[in-house]
Order: sequence, then C-alpha cells, then structure tokens
Amino acid sequence: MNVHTGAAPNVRHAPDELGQALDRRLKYDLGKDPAAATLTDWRHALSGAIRDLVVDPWFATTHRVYREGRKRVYYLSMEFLIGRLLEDAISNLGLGAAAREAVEARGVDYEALLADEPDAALGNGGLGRLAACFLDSMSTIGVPAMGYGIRYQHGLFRQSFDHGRQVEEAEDWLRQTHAWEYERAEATYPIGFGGRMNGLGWEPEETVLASAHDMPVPGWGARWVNTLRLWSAKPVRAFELGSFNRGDYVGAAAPEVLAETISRVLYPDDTTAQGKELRLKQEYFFTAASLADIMRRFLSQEGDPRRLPAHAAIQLNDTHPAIAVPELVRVLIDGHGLGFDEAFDTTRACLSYTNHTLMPEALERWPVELMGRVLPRHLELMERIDARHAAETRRPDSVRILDGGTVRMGDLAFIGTHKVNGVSALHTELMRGTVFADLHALHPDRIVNQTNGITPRRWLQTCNPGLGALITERIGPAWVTDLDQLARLAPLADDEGFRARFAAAKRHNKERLARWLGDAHGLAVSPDAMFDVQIKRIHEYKRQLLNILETIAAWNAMRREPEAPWATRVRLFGGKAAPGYAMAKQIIRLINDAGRVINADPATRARLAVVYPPNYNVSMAERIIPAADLSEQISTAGTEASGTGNMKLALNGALTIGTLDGANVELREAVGPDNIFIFGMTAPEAAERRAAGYQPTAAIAAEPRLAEVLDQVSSGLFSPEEPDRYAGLVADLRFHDRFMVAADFGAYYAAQRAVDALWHDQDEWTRRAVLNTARSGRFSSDRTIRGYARDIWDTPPLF
Ligand code: 26Q
Repeated sequence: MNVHTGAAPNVRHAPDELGQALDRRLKYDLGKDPAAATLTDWRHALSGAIRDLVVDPWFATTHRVYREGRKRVYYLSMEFLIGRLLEDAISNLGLGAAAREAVEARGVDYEALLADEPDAALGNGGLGRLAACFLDSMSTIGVPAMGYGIRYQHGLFRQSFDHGRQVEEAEDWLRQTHAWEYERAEATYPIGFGGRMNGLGWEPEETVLASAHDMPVPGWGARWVNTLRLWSAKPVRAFELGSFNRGDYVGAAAPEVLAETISRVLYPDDTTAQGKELRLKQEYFFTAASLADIMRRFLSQEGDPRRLPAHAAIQLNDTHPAIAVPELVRVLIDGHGLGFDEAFDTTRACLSYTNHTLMPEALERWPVELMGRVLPRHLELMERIDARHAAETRRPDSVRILDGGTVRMGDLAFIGTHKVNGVSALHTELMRGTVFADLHALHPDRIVNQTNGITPRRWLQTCNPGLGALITERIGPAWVTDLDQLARLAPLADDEGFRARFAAAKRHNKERLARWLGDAHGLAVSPDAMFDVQIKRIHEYKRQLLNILETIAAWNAMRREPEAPWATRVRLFGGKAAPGYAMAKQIIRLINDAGRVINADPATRARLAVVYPPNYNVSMAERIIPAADLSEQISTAGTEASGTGNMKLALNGALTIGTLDGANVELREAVGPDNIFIFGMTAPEAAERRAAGYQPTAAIAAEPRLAEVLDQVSSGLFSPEEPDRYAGLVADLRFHDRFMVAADFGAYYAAQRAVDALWHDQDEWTRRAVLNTARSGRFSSDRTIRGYARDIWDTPPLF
C-alpha cells in the first residue's frame, strides 16, 4: 500500500492531469508513439512530466530568496551520492498514487519503470551520501541553499565478481540524457592553472571553462526547491581548425579532450589521499568556479565585498574544497582590491569546514612543488596565511599549513574557517584530542559537533512504504518532517497487535528482497532466516574481515554442535573496494570464497548462507535496509567518524550489533542499552592497548576458535585451487592486525550468540525492533541541518 499524504500544496494537479502530461511528454519531447514506446521512453516521459511540476515552485523559491535578501548556504562537495531521482521527486511531491495510476493505466509496470533509472553515483560512500541527505533536508526545512559539485561523466565504477574477485567497469550514467538537469550556458567561468607570477599578478598558463548544469532539489511537499549546480569542464577553444585542415584529426580534438579530462571521472578512492595532479585540478576547478558564481550573485545585489559574510555561508565538505581559503582571499585582493587582512577576515567569516576522518592516510597533503606548479598564487597566499596566523596567535612556532615539503589541507581548512565540525560526539572529541589538538588549544571555540543524520523521506517513507504507512496510520503523517514524533510509537512496542503489523511489514520487505536476490543475482535465500547485513565500503577499519571470520567460526561450531540453538541466518555483504586497495580486495575475495564453501555444505545449508550481491549502491541499499533484521556496525573503536548506515538500519527496525564507535555511541543512548548489542573495546581501551604494544599473536592464541579459522583460511580450505591465496592476509592479521580484529573476536563471537538467543524469542525481538524505530528520531538530517544553521551558518530555517 502507498502512503497518501496528499499532493504538495505548491503543486496544482487534477485527477488525470498527470496521465495527460505523460502522453504529451512521450509524444512531443520524445517523438514516440505510445504503441511503440519502450519502458525507458515511458520513464523519460514520466520524469519530464514530474520535473515540469517542480519548475514553478523552484522559481518561487528563487524569487523569495532575492526579495527577502536572504543569506544562502553554499555546500561545496566533491561528491553527491544521490541515487535515483524520479521516485524521490514523486514521493516529495506526494504524487505516488497518481503516478502509479497514470502509468498502470497505460499498461506499463510502475515498479519496473522506476527501477529502470540508473543511479546518479557521483560519490563513493558516506561523505557523498551525507551531502545528498543534506540537500533534501535544506529544501525540506527551508534553508536557502545551493549545492556545488562536479558533473562527472563517469560516476563510481560498476562492480562485478569474477570467481569472487572484484572487477571494475566504467559507469556511464550520462549516456541517456536526463530530465533533471538544465544546462546554464550563461553561467560559464574561465579557470586558470599553472603559469607564474608576474609584476601584475597571476598569469595562468592554461585555462579551462567551467560550465554549469542545474538540478532542482524539491523538499517535502515542494514548499521549497533548492538547486544543485554541477560544473563540467570545457575547452576555451573547442577545436583546432588549423590541425583539422592539415589532416590531423586527433590533434584537432586535443584541446577538448584535455580540458574535459578534468570532469571525466570520480576518484574511486576514499582510503588514501595520494597526491595526484588531476585530483588537485578537479578540486581547484570546482571550488574556483563555485566561488566565482557566488561572487557574481552577491555583487548583483551588493557593492561592498566585505559584506559577503552577511549573504553567504560556505561549507567545505571535508578538505577537498579547502583550496577555497586562498582562492577567496585571492579573488578579494586581486579582483576587488581588498587588503590581505580584510580579505582573510572576510574569507574566514564565510567559510566553515567539516572533517570526516581521523585516519592519517586519508588526510590530504600536497607536495609544495606540485602546488607551486599548478597554483603558484595560492601557494604564495598560504605562506601569508601562515604568517598571519602565527602573528595572531603570538606563536611564531605555531602549526603551519606549509610544513616541510607539504601543504596540509586539514590545517589550511582549520585556520581559514570560523567553525570546524566533527560528525559525531565521539569523533568531535577525538578531533579535539588528537589531529587538531594544537589548533584546538589556540582556538578553543572553533570545533563544534554536528552529529550526522539521514533523510527520513528517502530512507523510510520512500524505501519502506509498508512501515511508513503503518506509522502514519498510528501517529499521523507529521513524522515525515518531524522525526521526533516517532517517539509516540514507543508505547506500541508493548501492543501485541502493533507488533504483529510491524513484523508483517518487515516480512513483506524480506520477501521482496529474497525475490530480487533470486531474480537479479541467482542467490537463493529464505525470508524465514535472520537477514544479518553489513553494507558499506570495504575497509580494513570497518572490519568486514571480523564478520567473515566469525561466520566461519560459527559454521565450524554449527557442524560440531548441530543441536545448539543456532539462529538461521543469511549473512549479507554489500560494498565496493577502492580499485587500488589490495587488502580490501582480498577481503572481498575471501567473503566470496568462504561463502561458496559454506553455502555448499549440506550439513549447515538450511541454517547458514553467505550472500554478496555485486555492485552495492544507493538503490540496492533501498532494497536491503527495509528488509534487514541485524545491522553490523563493527569498526575498531576510534576509527569510524560517524557512520550513517547504522542510522538507516535502526530507523527501519533492524537491531544493531556494534562497537562503541562513531555515532553508535549516540545510537545506544537513543535506543537504550537493552535494545542494542554492544561489544568490544572502547576507543580509549583500544588506544591504551595499542600504546602498551598490542600482540596479535597472543590475542589469537587466547581465542582457539579464531586460531582454527585462521588455520583453515591459510591452509586453503576456501581456495583449494590456490591454497596460499590468503597467506598474506593471514600473516598480516597474525603479525600486525592494525585494526585489532583478534582483540575483539571473542567479544564479537559472544555477542553473536546473544543475538542467536534473542532471535528465538521473535516477540521480544520485534518489541526491541519497534523501540529502535521509535527512538531513532534524532538521526534525521533535518535535526542535523538545524544544528548547522544555528551554530555555524546563521541562517534560520523558514519551516
Ligand atoms: C581524498 C583525496 C584524494 C582522493 C580521495 C580522497 C577521499 C575521498 C573520499 C577521502 C575520503 C573520502 C570519503 C570519506 C568518507 O566517506 N567518510 C565518511 O563520512 C561519513 C559522513 O560523515 C561518515 O559517516 C563516515 O564515518 C566516514 O567514514
């Protein structure tokens, strides 16, 4: 059943208006005869019809912002991991029922039509998805905002498995034109690179054009529609006619190819910040274009550039756009005649920075040599910023952006912004105590916490319509924009009738997922089993390895003690590894290899399956999350900045097994310690143990179950065709174990047996699941955005 909360107040729509619009779009946009139209044609037609409905509220939003002279938020992010657009727009417009009716009346399968859309995968994982949730929330609660990013021609690679090994293939989401973007030829800016400083200023050697493509971002009910503006790179001169006339056809197209390389592909690495020139160019390209656009808009309304902070709050999503600090200083000095100090003060008052990781290898650093070659003026300005900071803090020995031969982007972002935030309470505390300890001592008010959140529109209302409808039936529809209302469900945890309905909604989602796993991937699973899921990027610190090793240990024990009260489980994995991350790829291969052996064992087949559908992405998450029973959030304490999958799964009624890491700490506080399975070392315990000289060999010796599993893996039980395939992986665990898998193994195994025991009391399991949903209200990204608006941006939401 579909929740019907009524069409959006801003969207006029009569009974068959949508059907008629659909016919018109099919005929006049696509030139297709309904009798000959394909599913994709119908999808394009429906997208066009829905998109048309967003345009008037979009204009109304822009007019109001100008009329009221409102301050805007500019969210600069290298990544926006949006997923599909059509269903989300339909849902936000309240047109679910009407769209289904119009489509089905034309003999077209509505679900198949929605599933035909490729994901917009302009991001890697958590950071990019957070940016997409923030756009939704800013539109829903009425914060005037614009997202700025790159219109990658190829988003995140497609993953497949070849004999268990990850294979990457280029993704091509722009092959089909899509209804959601408008090219803005009038918003084109020249972006310079390289060259040198002469007496008059910076003389770049190379210039590329940044050209804008806009996507409307409608909030709930389309009361407010913000814009996502993505830049694509174009050559200044498309074509060398001279070369062409000489018969050099490749050479003639060279400028185009060279320039367009900048927006060609998303960097698929979220692990290591290697200093690659193209990456630096991408960062500067979109940051400079965005700032030029912001300045142009501001100056169309105001004359004094020092007034910029009253009009623009510019948020840096990690350090990827941190070059904004010297760029804005440069524009204010070189373009508008400000002195250095007022340029820097203005810049700092506009900018703020979000940190998403503490892992040293993911902190961006650039060789000074490279920075000087690509951005000579910026390097010079960073030296002045360092000097100014040393003078201001009266600490000539103070932290330096330019440290030895490297530019430290984290320090640049800290020094050049007025607020720096972490993404969970624990992460923010660790920022204060570790990476930014020295800067925090100099600027004790600069670091603030803004715990991450997720949009309940996509991550409950749209992806889980059954549960959404049940909730609305009991407490009304206001929860969709006020997620704390879910607390009113808590008393219903003790209501047998409600529990039955809640369990039935979960069951329905599990059947749907099981059907899809069978149809799309040939994976057979029973919806009677517990769906135990770990879905996220593959990283050593996230410890998918701990999960698969414990799965093997449980399999061993199950064979030995078939009468013990094992819960029947499907252990589901989903996620991609960075193409250059060898260890993560070995972990993927081990999961697939072990799964093949375990799934073929007749002794355990009825009770244990390991499945790993390839190419996990936003759309797959939307299928898995509503169907999950158990959520695996098992990173080494102190390593996961926040996590957001943990929030999505709890909101959809999965119980969590997890460590006290990232936002799991706040999740435990929210749902109550009895309704979550917490195990393992805390962050201070892990740090202490490491400091005391952690010995993995001893930790393994203390866990015979783990020792046995490691012997099996290293002897080739799961890779008989190549027995020493995992020798390196096992040796790494035995002698380094950087993320302390062995140290937490025993506690994890025990916690999993407590999970098994609870599973046999389905009624109690459901009671706790209801409480997880009821108490997850604080994890709405609406709450997060209200926090940023109040503590960092000074942009009171309109709704
Ligand atoms: C940097 C330089 C060069 C190449 C790549 C990168 C790069 C790209 C992406 C570095 C990091 C990322 C992504 C980081 C990320 O997704 N972090 C996650 O952010 C989430 C939202 O705050 C948190 O919930 C997760 O805990 C955090 O891991």
